[in-house]
Amino acid sequence: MWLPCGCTSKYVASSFARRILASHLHVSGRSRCNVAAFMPEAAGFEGVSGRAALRELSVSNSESFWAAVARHRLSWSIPFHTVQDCDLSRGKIKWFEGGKLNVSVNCLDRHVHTCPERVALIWERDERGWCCTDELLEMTCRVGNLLRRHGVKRGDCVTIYMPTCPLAVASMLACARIGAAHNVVFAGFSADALAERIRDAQSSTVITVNQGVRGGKVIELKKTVDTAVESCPTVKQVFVAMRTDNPVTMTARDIAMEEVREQKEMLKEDVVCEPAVMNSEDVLFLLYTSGSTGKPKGLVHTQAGYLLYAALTHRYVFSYHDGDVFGCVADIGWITGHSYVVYGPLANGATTVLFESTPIYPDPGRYWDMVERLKINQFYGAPTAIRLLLKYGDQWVNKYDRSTLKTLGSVGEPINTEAWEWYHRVVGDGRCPVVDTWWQTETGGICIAPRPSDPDAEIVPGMAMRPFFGIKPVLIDTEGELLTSNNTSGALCMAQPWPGMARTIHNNHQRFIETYFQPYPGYFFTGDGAYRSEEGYYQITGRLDDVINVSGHRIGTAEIEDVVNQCPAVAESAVIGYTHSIKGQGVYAFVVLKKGIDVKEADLSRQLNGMVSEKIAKYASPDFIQFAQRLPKTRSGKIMRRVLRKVVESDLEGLGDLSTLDDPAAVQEIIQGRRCHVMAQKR
Ligand code: 6R9
Repeated sequence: MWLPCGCTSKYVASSFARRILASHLHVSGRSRCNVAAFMPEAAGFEGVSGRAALRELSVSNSESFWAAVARHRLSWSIPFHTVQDCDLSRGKIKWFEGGKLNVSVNCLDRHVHTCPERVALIWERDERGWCCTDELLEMTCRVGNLLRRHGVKRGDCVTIYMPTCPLAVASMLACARIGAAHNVVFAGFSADALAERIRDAQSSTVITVNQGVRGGKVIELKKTVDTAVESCPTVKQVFVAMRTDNPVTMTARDIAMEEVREQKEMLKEDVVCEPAVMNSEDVLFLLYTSGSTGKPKGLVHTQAGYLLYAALTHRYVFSYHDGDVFGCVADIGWITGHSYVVYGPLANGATTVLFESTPIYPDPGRYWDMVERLKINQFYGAPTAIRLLLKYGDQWVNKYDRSTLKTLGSVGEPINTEAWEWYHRVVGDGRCPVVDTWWQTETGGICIAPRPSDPDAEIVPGMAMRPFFGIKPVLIDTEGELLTSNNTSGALCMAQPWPGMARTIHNNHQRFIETYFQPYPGYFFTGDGAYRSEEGYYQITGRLDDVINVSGHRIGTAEIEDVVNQCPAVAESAVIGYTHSIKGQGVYAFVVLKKGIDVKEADLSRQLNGMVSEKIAKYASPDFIQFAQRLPKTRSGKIMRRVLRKVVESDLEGLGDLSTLDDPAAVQEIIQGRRCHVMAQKR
């Protein structure tokens, strides 16, 4: 082994440079060659003869593994001196300290030099048809210079509220180039939700577009920003790009971004933008996600570790090879868009597809038409879309040539067996491995997925199955005991840090510790439950907290309740998730009105739905609202959501122990109300 085995905490990387080279020269033996062909770094690991052994080493000697991979796959201006300095019990996570690099250089410049002919981005616009961007570096530099000229400095946080388009990617990379952090807010979020995220991130700069276009509909993004910034005193400037030709009202705060292109004489100079030299642990971005309280968490990811992890998982989980066209259809507003539309593929020099539309616009053949036209090799999407398309029938898939496809991916929520099999059999013609990838905003990249494994290793439908390199999942029971046997279920935790994990919650490290590291001291708690099969494969069983997953989007039930409770007629509410055939989970709200309120339930339902859409986003709006006299509660006043869930799922046998309830009659009322509700729906 070229790194000392006994070195468990810190080492000086630069002193190993020559030894890496030497060890490459001594590689011999067939299986060594195979594993080295699979992962060149593996040539340096003594005794690693196959993929299983390589995985084993990545966990048992994770420092050596990550050091080798980081040296090999990232371009550093100064090499790191310490591989990792982590203490999970304190929520302390640091990787590659001492190292300096620039993420945009790693994603753009180095590939422009090595494979200048390769297209970085293909933009599949909402309007069918696409546009290629082979000037991503130039665009990034121009935006970087523009931001710098307007006073954006290293360490500032820029909020990006844009649809999935090249300028949005260039804006993210421009922030990375000049050392600012970005905070991308999904362009489906309302003005209130956007404002809350801008304020929490303390952004003084926002980048947006005049209007968005999705599914043929125009969305007034600039107007939403205008409303949002009214309650954001920190915002000094809003850059506005033109996605459509329609002019929008500009205020003194607004700066038309297209000027970047029109000022021709600036063009020459501005295509060069000096990259900031960043420390490995400087902030790369914040991304807000829902937790079990009403307040979203701004998870913080840093430079080197995040980029490395996104790149490595992109390369190995999807079996990406040079020259492939990678099609991840996620919006850039989610972590999947960050890691597998932008950073992972670009760090690997891939051609990445930006998908701006919806799976059924203008018809349910949209994805596969795109696969045919763009010759996509890896397709990565969400189960909710697969379930939706399955219902439209095979003809929409069969119409198009999908012979370029090599790997199919699924992310965001569990994929049921029927959807998995359809994806595999119909979309992939039974010849492409389907990788069900489990991960989170917090994990930065994929942690559990069927691949990489030996090419012919089995893949079980609907199971994420195998931990990635360097990932050590464990299951823990309610008493906090480690479950060591197979065929068992428990809280899914990670026993070891990895470079891609989030470093903190912006402005709230205490919440970071309490949420992820205190529930099971010494471990990172994912918030999910999992089952480990007889064979040792992992299957995710769902959230253990009050977070639900609607069409693959996380939303805290408390966030929705907060909004519903703001209605003057409402005394209290309880929101739960229930099984929904397309969305995975739907939103079901129980609402108790204040005494003496006399309104039509249908009117109030409409009002509440409108409020949730307006304050959070459309996807969070309840599918059902059931009005009730009271909610079942424990004697200490906690709403018994478990009971409500059982009622909604019509599992009255499974109501369980009701003896802790304050007044068991409340349950009967809820059951009765649910029956009336179902009957009303049928009518
Ligand atoms: C990447 C992403 C994370 C939560 C996660 C879990 C659920 C994601 C899944 C899955 C079952 C999968 N989840 N992938 N559940 N199987 N393959 O979705 O991040 O938005 O933070 O959501 O999504 O519950 O905890 P994020």
